[in-house]
Amino acid sequence: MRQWELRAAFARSLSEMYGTEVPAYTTLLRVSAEVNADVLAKRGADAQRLGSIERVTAERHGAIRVGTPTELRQVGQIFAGFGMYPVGFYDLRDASASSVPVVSTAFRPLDADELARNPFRVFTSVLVTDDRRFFDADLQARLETFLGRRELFPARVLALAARAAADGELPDAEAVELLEGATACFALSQEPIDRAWYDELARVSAVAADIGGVSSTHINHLTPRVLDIDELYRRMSDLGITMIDEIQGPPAWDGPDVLLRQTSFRALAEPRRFTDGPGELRVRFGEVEARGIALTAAGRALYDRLLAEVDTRRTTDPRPRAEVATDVWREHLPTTEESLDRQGLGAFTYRAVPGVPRPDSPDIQEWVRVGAVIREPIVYEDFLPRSAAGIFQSNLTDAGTRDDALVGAARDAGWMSDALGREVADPIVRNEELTRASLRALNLEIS
Ligand code: OOG
Ligand code: NI
Repeated sequence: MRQWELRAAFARSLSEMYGTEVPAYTTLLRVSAEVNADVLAKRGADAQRLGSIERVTAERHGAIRVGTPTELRQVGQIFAGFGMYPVGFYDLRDASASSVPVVSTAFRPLDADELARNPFRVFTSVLVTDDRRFFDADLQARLETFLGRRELFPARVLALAARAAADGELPDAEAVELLEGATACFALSQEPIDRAWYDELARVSAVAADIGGVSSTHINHLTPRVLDIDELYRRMSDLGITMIDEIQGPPAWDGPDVLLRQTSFRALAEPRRFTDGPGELRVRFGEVEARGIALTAAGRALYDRLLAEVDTRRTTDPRPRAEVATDVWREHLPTTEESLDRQGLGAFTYRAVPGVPRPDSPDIQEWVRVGAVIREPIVYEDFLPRSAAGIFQSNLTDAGTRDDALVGAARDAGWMSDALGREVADPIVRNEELTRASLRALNLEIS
């Protein structure tokens, strides 16, 4: 099997497992497929502007959480076997008011053709055990001892993944073995949980307990992609499924979809074994997302300013966040793809139209205007820290505890790259490269 086939099979395999473990996820998949079919019927080809219906239908992201740099490096090796590489650095400690002591990256394919074949990605968080705002020295020591004793990823799975990464494919028998082995690494464990230890960590942070209070990791959600997330939210609510209060990310509005909008249903109580008898935990949920056009560095800076503007207005404007945000959007964001591009806010590539003469002007916008090239949006393939914090937060039953008077541990993309032993790519730089490559192919360079 080639790497992309392995990746597609891995996404399917995790999805099947998660469907049997979390039945509401199966409902979410069904409703997502229905919404997508309806949007396709209504909007036709336009519905596929940001990805073919085949890609969108198969598209999933998952999320996992690990405890140590070693575990992070190992999981990076497994994902590399499936052609998934770390992109983006997200610091959830500061993006969230409650206690979320992790930093994250996402593993995904890098190249456009690999993304088109199967864009499976996994949002991956690692605990920051030395951050004094959350863990005192004694708890840190006991936590690291606990984590140091467990083994999340069997040597055989790591070896098969390394081979798939090196060869770009695996013989069928090994492929099946890797798929089964890797899927099993992310299943919910039946190992009994030490209740006192779990609760001690949960007092600091439910996320810390979910990571460091148990002997394995697990997929904690899987996310299909929909073409109309507002409609999906309505239909799920009508089915009696409790959704979180808000859709995270940009608001609904009449202009182009940018970045990423996400929402989720709340974590469900699941039976779990404890050392002192049966119990239940709420850690796993379902999420859904709608993807839009990627933004340039300038566009992203504007997005961050607009989020802050919404916060400021809400101190005096009592309306729901979504309504305030829609107003802010209408005031500040251009309403067409063309103006997003002209103002340097959206990320695009350009494709030559054979037979149409090119103007003398070196201005790409002029080429687009006369039809000599076609402008194509780059889809946003990544995540948003504030949205991620919102998704985390809405699934915590309490805020945990943190002491912001103490100094946090330093973490950044460089730290993450060192821990992984591979470079964490910057999504904005990636997209700039795509844009430039398309201009080069037209014999134009960005000034
Ligand atoms: C990850 C939450 C973030 C997203 O889509 O932004 C996330 C987690 O709960 O571990 O998955
Ligand atoms: Ni997610």
